[in-house]
Parts: sequence; C-alpha cells; structure tokens
Amino acid sequence: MEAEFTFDTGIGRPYKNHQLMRILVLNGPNLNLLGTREPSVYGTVTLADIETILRQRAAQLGAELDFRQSNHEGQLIDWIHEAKGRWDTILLNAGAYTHTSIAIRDAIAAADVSTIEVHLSNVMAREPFRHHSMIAPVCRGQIAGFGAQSYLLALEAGVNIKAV
Ligand code: CA2
Repeated sequence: MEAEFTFDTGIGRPYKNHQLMRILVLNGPNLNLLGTREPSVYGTVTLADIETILRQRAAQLGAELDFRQSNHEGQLIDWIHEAKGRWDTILLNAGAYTHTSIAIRDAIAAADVSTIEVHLSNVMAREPFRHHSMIAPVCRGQIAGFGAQSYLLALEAGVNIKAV
C-alpha cells in the first residue's frame, strides 16, 4: 500500500497523489562559495542553508528532494540525463553556464524533465553578458532575483505545475 499525500496547491485545489513528487535541485559552478564571498551580490546564506530550507519545505509539501552542486559542466549534464524518468522536476541554477552552455541546454531538451531555471540575483539588472540565458528556451520557466527565496518559489512552482 503506497502512502497518500494531500497538500494545498495554493490555488484553491487540493492535490492528492499516491507517490512522492520528486524534485532534483542542481547547482552549478562556484555556488559552493555562497555565503563566503561577494555578500553584496549573493547575500550571506550558504548553499547548505538553502538545502536545509528547501528540505523543510519539500517535506511539508510531500515532495522528495535531492540537492547537488558541481563545478563541472559534464557532471551537471550527467545528472540531467539521469533525471529522465526518475525525477518529476529539476530546479537548475546553472551558474555562469546559464549564459554559455549549449551542452546543458541540449541535455535539458533531451532529458525531457520539466526544468525550472533559478537564479539568486536579478540577472537582468546585472552585466549585459548575464542577460542572455542559453537554457531559458528549453526550461519551463525562470525565477531570478529573490536570493534564497528564488529556490523556494521554484520549489512551489515545480510542485504546483505538476499538481494541477
Ligand atoms: O544569480 C545567480 O544565481 C547566478 O546563477 C549566480 C552565478 C552567475 O554566474 C549567474 O550569472 C547568476 C554565479 C555563482 C557564483 O556564486 C558565487 C558566490 C559567492 C562568491 C562568488 C561566486
């Protein structure tokens, strides 16, 4: 007998499922430095703090969550490939690869897993080279500019778009 979870989607319709929603959070290069440098841009919250906050919220929402970080493009691509059929949604902060990586874009398209692009900073208010996202066209949507809250908003969106 599988466990059954019901939660409030926030849009007036409760969601009931028989399986945990599976959310994979991937973080790209240099995000392991969060909270240690450039606090004026990225704040003082560490990546471990973000993981803790997300795990708490995921538990409330009845979602299973895995949280990973790599500085290597190939590792991120391998994780995206492996997500196919295993995870319902990817929350992806690809860091600077967002703006450069056709390979990550191709991996997202190939994996066919709903992917939400996440950024701590408001990339559109920063240097012009951050205004273009290579991955945005193959993502379900984009959340940027809310610091650690961007991840929480993406988690809510990821759970809710699957639920309705
Ligand atoms: O705002 C975001 O989340 C970014 O994805 C962060 C990337 C940046 O290249 C993107 O344009 C926007 C950079 C992550 C590096 O994070 C650091 C944290 C502390 C100290 C140095 C870098």
